Amino acid sequence: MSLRIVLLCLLATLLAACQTSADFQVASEFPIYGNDGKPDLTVDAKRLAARMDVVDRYFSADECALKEGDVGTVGVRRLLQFDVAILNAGDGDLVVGDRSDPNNIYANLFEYAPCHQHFHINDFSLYELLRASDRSVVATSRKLGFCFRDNLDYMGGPSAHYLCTDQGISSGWADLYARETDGQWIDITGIPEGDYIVRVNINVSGSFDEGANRYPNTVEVPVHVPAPGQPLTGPLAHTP
Ligand SMILES: [Ca+2]
Repeated sequence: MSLRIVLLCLLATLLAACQTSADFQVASEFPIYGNDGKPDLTVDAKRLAARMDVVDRYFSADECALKEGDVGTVGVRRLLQFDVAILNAGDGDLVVGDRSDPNNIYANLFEYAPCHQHFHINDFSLYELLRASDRSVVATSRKLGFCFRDNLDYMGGPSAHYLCTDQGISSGWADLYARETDGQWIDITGIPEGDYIVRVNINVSGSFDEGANRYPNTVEVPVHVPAPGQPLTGPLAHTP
């Protein structure tokens, strides 16, 4: 193989990698704008769609997911699970801080999660499954608590290195909740086969000021739910 062909192959590989990354993120659709130094949060709908699958998972009585109400009963549940990446595309950081700080204005929103042994911000997000034909809600998650941190660089800017102990999301960064995380699902056990919509809502309690809030706090993606009891195959199938 000539050097030229090797270089062309290398270039093609790099372009393919770049395209995959671009297809996976919405960063170019939500440029950072002047928002009086405030955050503007939104959900990456491309990642939500690309990282959605269905699993059958057994839950025992001592699991955090059961104790925290992410599933209702012991036993096998069918879960529609997905990634939620919360992008901050305002020109200011989301600053939530440390619960132990006596001046923290969000102190009353923190709740200790004993299973996870750290503090969450209460009632930040809600996931819903809507029937596509009439948009009626057929299943919901509980309201989920989040621990805000910088773990995905969307815009190539600096990070203030927020963590669970000093929470926030830097401008241009995202906080990722991968589908493997407890609660990153809607329990679809017994839901009839058909076309549905997954709706993800963030900042549902309006606890955080997003200024002009140009970018949506609710995103929707379509999904086809397989028949209950049907073995899982195809693009949504996944073995946990
Ligand atoms: Ca927003």
